[in-house]
Amino acid sequence: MAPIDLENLTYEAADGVGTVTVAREKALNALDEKTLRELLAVLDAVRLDRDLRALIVTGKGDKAFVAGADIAAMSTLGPLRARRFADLGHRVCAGLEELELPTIAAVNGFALGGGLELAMACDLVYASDRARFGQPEVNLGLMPGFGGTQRLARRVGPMRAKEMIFSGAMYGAEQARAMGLALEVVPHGELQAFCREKARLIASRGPVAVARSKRAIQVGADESLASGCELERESFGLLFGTADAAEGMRAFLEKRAPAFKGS
Ligand code: DAK
Repeated sequence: MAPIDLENLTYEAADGVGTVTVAREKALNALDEKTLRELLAVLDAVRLDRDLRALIVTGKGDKAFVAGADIAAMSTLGPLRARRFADLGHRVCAGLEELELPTIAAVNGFALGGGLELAMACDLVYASDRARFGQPEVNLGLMPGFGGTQRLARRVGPMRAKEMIFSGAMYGAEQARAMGLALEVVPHGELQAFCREKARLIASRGPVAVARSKRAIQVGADESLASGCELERESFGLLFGTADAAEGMRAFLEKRAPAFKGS
């Protein structure tokens, strides 16, 4: 991947796994406009990188994943600029969902407001035992602005989403796991290695098959069962035209590990 100029993020890739880290530690990795634009640039580059198989999203330091949209920056916005700011956040979240490769949120601390919205746009969420989750926008007289009302209600159900959003309360990692916001809770110091391990495992599988599965689950969630199943059938058939499916089945029959190429 060609180097991109980044100030508020770091990006690195190894063994087919990219890691983007929001790095504004002094503001608990809060998302301002520049950070959102840098995230969009990273997503563009990731989309074009044929060697990547999974992307991890995390926050710098021990305290925060992302503590929300940047309140200081937001406090100066009028309605039109606020609308454009919300558009940017929506584009980042939709961009993560639309990536073909799977994404993992490594929630290493506060995931609040826009931070929780960012995590929910990832395919898999793993939390450190120090993570705290919430949509505290109402404490500021605001409401979720990057898709939180929709994604949270789909993740945890409308009633729990209403409780979280109306109260602005924070929830611990175990509570978040119990309500389906995180898949597993991991000791804080082990989180990044744990997520890299999950990402490497996924990276070793057939990339086109993983991508088509992601698309079928994603699109199917907003469709009827019948049209979701139709999409699955189409994708299943399509895989039989790929070199990877031929290689995967041949490798099984020859009792060896497959060498997938993503084609
Ligand atoms: N923005 C900017 N700075 C933040 C921040 C944030 N979201 N969160 C923390 N910081 C800064 C603090 O101001 C402080 O800076 P200094 O005073 O050191 O300069 C530094 O990070 C450390 O924070 P604390 O000193 O407060 O640390 P504590 O451990 O005491 O508390 C905390 C941690 C996470 C509980 C607390 O910082 C906190 O409550 N932070 C705010 C969390 C929050 O409310 N997040 C939601 C933000 S609102 C929309 C678009 C988007 C949105 C809404 C609408 N439209 C355009 C319609 C999204 C909104 C949000 O995400």
